[in-house]
Amino acid sequence: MLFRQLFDQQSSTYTYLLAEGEGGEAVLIDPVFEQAQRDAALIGELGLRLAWTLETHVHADHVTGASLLKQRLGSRIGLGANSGAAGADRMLAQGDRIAFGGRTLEVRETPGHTAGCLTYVLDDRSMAFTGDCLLIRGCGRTDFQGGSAGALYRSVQNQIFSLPDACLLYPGHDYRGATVSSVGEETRFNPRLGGERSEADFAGYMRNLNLAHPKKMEIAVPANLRCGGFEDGGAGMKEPDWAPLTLSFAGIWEIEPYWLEEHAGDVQIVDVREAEEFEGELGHLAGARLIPLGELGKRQDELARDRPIVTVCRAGGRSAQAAVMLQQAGFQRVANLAGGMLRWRAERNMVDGGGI
Ligand SMILES: N[C@@H](CCC(=O)N[C@@H](CS)C(=O)NCC(=O)O)C(=O)O
Ligand SMILES: [Fe+2]
Repeated sequence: MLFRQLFDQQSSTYTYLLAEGEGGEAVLIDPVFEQAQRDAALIGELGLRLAWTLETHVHADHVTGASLLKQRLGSRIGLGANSGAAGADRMLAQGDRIAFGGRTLEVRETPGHTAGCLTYVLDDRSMAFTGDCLLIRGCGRTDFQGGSAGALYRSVQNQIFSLPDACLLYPGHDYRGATVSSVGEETRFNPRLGGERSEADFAGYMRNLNLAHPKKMEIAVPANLRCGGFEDGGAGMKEPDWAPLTLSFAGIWEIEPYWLEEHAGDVQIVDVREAEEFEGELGHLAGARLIPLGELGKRQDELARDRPIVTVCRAGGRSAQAAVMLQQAGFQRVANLAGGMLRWRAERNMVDGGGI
């Protein structure tokens, strides 16, 4: 099975990608709105087909990417029947199974952090995705959205600690950088719920957490009650419209040689190789301006801000770095020539200079 753990730095949220089978049928657990392009890029690069996005709960701290991904990739949305949310394709309850590529995720209701929280358990019980019910050496707060310390305690003991000790636990967040735990580890070392802690001990602990409300709560909860969709149905992912670009998982917008060949006159072509490469055997694109990568920082002013920029190098690596630098410097329309001069020439496009 293919498995990836993805992270959103702003909300410290983990998103999980699972895929199996010849068609690469995939499931994404807890996608984040701002990361939908990243997720779509990875799914595209790995040749997967996104069948489902699954929510562990109605999040209070970030907006889900479920609706954006549905719009873009045709995935279906699953979330808890007790979540109070609308707009899902399937409302999930205890014992339901989500199938993908011959594998299944079993749904366990684990209320407490919110009333509609779910934990997803992989068919062979080797992994469970606990959302914010059980965190690594911690747990989700229980002070809003129908939260209940008693319910959370029972959810963890009955639905999660009953799994095999070796079962790996993947939480919805971690605020310290821990990535994975196991049932055996949490039953022994979770300071709130492990060892001999009773329900009363736990409730006392949770009453005294005194956490500030999540900063995005006023935006996130209403949006997530619509699965991250917009009231006007519109918006969608903000994609550059000046050329048919593709976003790589590395976060770089790339342009295909065929498009540049036809539209070279409409853009500024910046070649970031060294002078001897520019004049060397690969040649260079007609009209390209040579600014070696090491000089780009101090020579940005040579570039116009009102025309798109395409960065070029030998194989597409240095020019990707250049594209990122220019974006960070405030240039709005920047793309990297995919594959650089090597691919440009392999596809038999015209060059100035260069050998055979
Ligand atoms: N400072 C964060 C707070 C995040 C927060 O409250 N997270 C919830 C999960 S949605 C939680 O249960 N946190 C547990 C904790 O911080 O101990 C924000 O503003 O978003
Ligand atoms: Fe949460």
